This record gives sequence, structure tokens and C-alpha cells, in this order.
Amino acid sequence: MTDESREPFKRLFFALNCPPEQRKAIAQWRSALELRSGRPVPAENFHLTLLFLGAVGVAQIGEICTAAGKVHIPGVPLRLALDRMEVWRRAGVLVLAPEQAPPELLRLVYALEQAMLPFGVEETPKAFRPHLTLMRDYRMPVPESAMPPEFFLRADRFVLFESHKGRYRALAEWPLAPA
Ligand code: 3AM
Repeated sequence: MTDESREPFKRLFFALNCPPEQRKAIAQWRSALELRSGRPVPAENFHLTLLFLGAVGVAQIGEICTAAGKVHIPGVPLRLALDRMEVWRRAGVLVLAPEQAPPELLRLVYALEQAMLPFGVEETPKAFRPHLTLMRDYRMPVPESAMPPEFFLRADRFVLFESHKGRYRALAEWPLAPA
């Protein structure tokens, strides 16, 4: 089938968006690390995954959006330190992560998981570990950096993304705080 809109399934996930100026700052800082392993995630794809849905029938997307719109939101924008680099060996990724996940973020992820149960999305067996992926196929130790990461992700919305051929497209978004 050539017409993308007639694809029966889309690969979807919820995430916090990374604002453009932060994407740029993180990408510049990453360049300065002069990493010698892995594939850099394109800066335009930087995000913080909340919940991976996997392949979803296109006919379900409307109901998924309705359910996401009813999720209890924190009521304030989320601010999240990205101040640690970690290598997750099994996944082969280098990530930025917070030393501690804010409770409002954990509550949002739990609420999303609950809201998605009727759609066959199982509760994540592993504990949610917030992260922003910098590199894939990364097979080296955590790089030493003269400039430790000191980023603060500022998110005022959560987004339903479609992942298609390595690119992410925002399908819908919801504010984290009332307008
Ligand atoms: O960029 P990160 O790593 O946060 O790793 C995938 C990516 O998140 C994750 O969903 C995001 C968009 O592709 N992902 C892909 N397959 C997954 C799976 N089977 C998955 N997360 C959990 N289970």
C-alpha cells in the first residue's frame, strides 16, 4: 500500500517533547563529547518517552486520544533535571537521565498506563526510568566530560507520537497545566 494514511497500524508512543532551543543545546553539548561509538539520535527526535504503545490499529487512535485527554494532568508544567549520563548496556543506548524522577512525572506515567489498559497496552513490567536517548548502538563506557550535563527539560504538554521510518511525528498533544 503506498498511501500512508491507509496503513492499518501505526507505531505509537507518548512522550514529553523537548523544546527546540533545548534540543539544540543538548545536541551541541553532545557534539563536544566527540563520541566514538553509536549512532546519534537526530536532535529533532529528542524526547522523553512516557509510555510505548507499539503497533496500534489506526481505527483505535481516536479513542486513544479521547482517553489520553481524560488523564489527570499535573496542573503545572513539568521540570526535570537531565543531569546524569548513563549507558544502558542491554539496550545499547547512551541516555541523559535525572538523578531523581519528579513524583508528578511518575504519577502522569501511571495515569497514562491505566488509561491505556483498555486498549491492550500492558502495564510496563519494568519500573519507569525517565531518560532522553542520545545515542543508539552505543558500546562504550559512560564518556568523561569536561562539561557535565546540566539540562532541565521544561515540558508544558505531553504528546502522542507516531514513529515511522526513524522519524517521529506528533499526532496529538495535551497541556500539562490548564491554559
Ligand atoms: O528513545 P527512547 O529509547 O526513549 O526505545 C524506543 C523509543 O524510546 C521505545 O519507544 C520510543 C520510540 O520508539 N521503544 C521501542 N520499542 C519498545 C518496546 N518494545 C520501546 N519501549 C518499550 N518496549
